[in-house]
This record gives sequence, C-alpha cells and structure tokens, in this order.
Amino acid sequence: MIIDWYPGHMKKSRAQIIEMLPTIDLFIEVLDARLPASSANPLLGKLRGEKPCIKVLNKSDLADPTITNAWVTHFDKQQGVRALSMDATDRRNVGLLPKLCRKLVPGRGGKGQKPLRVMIIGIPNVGKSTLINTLAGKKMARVGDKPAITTCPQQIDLRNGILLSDTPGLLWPVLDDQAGACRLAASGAIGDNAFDTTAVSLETVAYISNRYPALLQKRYKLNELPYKSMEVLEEIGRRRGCLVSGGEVDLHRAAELFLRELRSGKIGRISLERPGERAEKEQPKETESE
Ligand SMILES: Nc1nc2c(ncn2[C@@H]2O[C@H](COP(=O)(O)OP(=O)(O)OP(=O)(O)O)[C@@H](O)[C@H]2O)c(=O)[nH]1
Ligand SMILES: [Mg+2]
Repeated sequence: MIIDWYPGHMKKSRAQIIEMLPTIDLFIEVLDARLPASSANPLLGKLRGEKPCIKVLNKSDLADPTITNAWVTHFDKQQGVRALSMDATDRRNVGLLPKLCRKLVPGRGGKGQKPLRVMIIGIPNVGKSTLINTLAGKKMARVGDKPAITTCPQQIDLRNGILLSDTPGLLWPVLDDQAGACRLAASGAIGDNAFDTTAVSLETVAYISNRYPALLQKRYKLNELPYKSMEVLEEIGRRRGCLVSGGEVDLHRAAELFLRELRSGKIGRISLERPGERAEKEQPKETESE
C-alpha cells in the first residue's frame, strides 16, 4: 500500500502561502497532538526562516496527556519555538494565545502599534479553522470533520491588534515516510479514497494493542486480546455486527468502524507517537519547482 495525497488546491495554496510570507510576523503551526512528528509539514521549517513559531499540539483532548507533555517539553527546546497543548474547541484553552503572540513579537499588536500578522498553518483537518473561530469568538471560517475543508487562504481581523491568516491544510508532494503517512491516514488528515482503510486500521490496531491494550479490551469487551492484529480486527467486527452473509466478518466495515471510533476518541486518549521513538522526519524530496 502506497499512501499519497496531494490534491491540486494544495499546490496552488503552497504558492499563495509563499507569496504571503514577507508580510507575516509569526507562525502558529497546528500539529495533531496524537502524532506531532508525522503531522509536522517539513516545508514550514524551511519557509519560517528566523521568524518565531508557536507549535500548537491540538486535539490534545484525544491524546495521551503524559505523552503530550513530553512532546511540549521536546518542542520547547527548539530555537525560536514555543509549544502549547490545546483543545481548539475550548475557549478557555485558546485564551493564552494572543498574549503569547504579543510577547514573541514585541512592538506589534498593542495599543497604538501596527497589527501583528499571524499565519496559521498545518496539515489538513488538524483544527486550524476551529482555532480561528474560537479565537474570534464566532464562526469566521468553515470547519468540518474531513480533510481539505479550507481551500484558499482567508484573513481575519481579531480586532485586538492581531490579523490572522487561515490557510488550507498542506501536505507535501511525496510522503516519503510511509509509516508516518499511515498514522496521518488513521488520524483523518488524508482523503479517505487515498488509502486502504483495512491496511491502515491493521497497522493502527497493532500499535494500540501494544501500547494501550486495556483501552481496546474495554471498548470492545474483549476478555483477551488476540496476538495478531487481523484477529483483533475480526473480533471487533464480530462484536459490532460487521458481518456478511454466512457470518463472516466484513473486515472493511470493521476497519471503518475502528477508525471512526479512534478519531472521535471513543476508544480513549491515545497517542500514536512518542518523542525519541524514531528519528525526526527526514526532509522530503522536493519534486515541485518553487
Ligand atoms: N476533539 C477535538 N476536535 C477538534 C479540535 N479542533 C478541531 N477539531 C475538529 O476537527 C475537525 C477539523 O477541524 P477544522 O478546523 O476544519 O480543521 P482544518 O485544519 O481547518 O482543516 P482543513 O481546512 O481541511 O485544512 C472538525 O470536526 C473540528 O470540530 C480539538 O482540539 N479537539
Ligand atoms: Mg480549515
């Protein structure tokens, strides 16, 4: 299974984002707290240059809190970076951000000062538009629980000295790290038609069986966890009535159900990556002309 997803609007948005860069004072990079390494677009590291960056580990309500704290510590050590874990749907959580933005870019965004221009960037479906709506206190940007809802950049004036640019979720032309791509697919960042649901579910079941066996057992009422991930998925299918005539398990339906429940947090708070577990992502091959 090769996972690749680079729809046409991403190529166009990438060019639009590059054009806007000189006018930006600070970046808010929204990452998925469940997979902070694989959800980081390597392109941003290149584009950001010396400008400050706040890494928001979003959807932290779905991730394992201990692991998320470890990631925040990990990112805080990077030059010019501040990291925050967040649930973008929760107004109390998001309130810290404007203050931190002003602190990182002194001389902008305060009374009598020029506006502070912030670009929100990240992969698809990670919660960028949700964060903007929560910051604005009203629905300014369209959101949805599938990738590629925002397809062109949009500027929003928070009326507190901060100008925000919402941008479309961007992936990169070649997903070199296919294990990372599988986690991206499991999280909901990749269009459903661009990957094999059963294969992605099986990989994810294998990881969760290893790291969070008790959560799987509890959710699917399994006395024992079968050794092979195929058997786990079959058992999930049987328990949930994903069957074809003759009583066989409909593996595709079981896989869809498992991913749906994982994404909505029904299985529990699960992180799919831990700091230090693997090498930081390699730079992608740039197959596209600048
Ligand atoms: N549980 C949870 N769900 C969230 C959070 N933030 C956003 N969501 C949900 O995630 C989905 C995607 O949110 P969007 O704001 O549209 O994501 P986006 O990054 O703008 O996506 P694109 O425009 O496609 O790039 C929506 O269903 C949101 O309700 C969060 O912190 N926790
Ligand atoms: Mg959006």
